Amino acid sequence: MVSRIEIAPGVYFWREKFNRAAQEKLLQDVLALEKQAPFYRPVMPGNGKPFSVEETNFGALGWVSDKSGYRYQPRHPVTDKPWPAIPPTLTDLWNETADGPEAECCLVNLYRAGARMGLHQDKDEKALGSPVVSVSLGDDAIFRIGGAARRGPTKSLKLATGDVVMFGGPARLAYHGIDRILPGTSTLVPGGGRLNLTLRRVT
Ligand code: MD6
Ligand code: FE
Repeated sequence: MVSRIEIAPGVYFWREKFNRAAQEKLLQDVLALEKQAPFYRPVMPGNGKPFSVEETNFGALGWVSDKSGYRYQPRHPVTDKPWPAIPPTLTDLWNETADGPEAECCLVNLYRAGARMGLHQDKDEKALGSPVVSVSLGDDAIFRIGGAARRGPTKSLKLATGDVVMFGGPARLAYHGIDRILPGTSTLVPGGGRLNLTLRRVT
């Protein structure tokens, strides 16, 4: 049993909550589901600039971004097929950490070398009373967390494979992002890089 640390009010962290064997199992689940819902590269609303990360989703609703904006939708934007179900390892994690209604979305981010994610809030969900829970697999990442104001002070945290982060309560709308990936720090992901799996309640 890994104990949780509260990094800031409402921001919880579990170091290596998933051990190597559990990481490998989860990775196999993700790679199998990825055959049904392949990674694609979203673009920014407005300017259509491609993301540096590739994404897919599992669950009833997937988070997508295109020229018209950010939204949740029940189908993959490229294949037009429903997203595959969230794997049991992740619904178990959600049920253990987030109390409240079941998760509806698992957004999967794939970071190859050089990919990053700008400072953002997760605010496209109507269920802002439910937390967001995320699992990291593969290479280490430098995660930056601030407060609910974009310009406030931030803290940096290294996220390693198997780590879990939860944002809830006073931190549900905290700004956060990935400054960079440290390539070659893990052998888990074939071809190198990092996967992040983020669970949310949407409705
Ligand atoms: C990432 N994570 O770790 C991006 N959002 O690649 C997130 O954007 C995130 O880790 C909300 C809650 C936890 C997270
Ligand atoms: Fe986020």
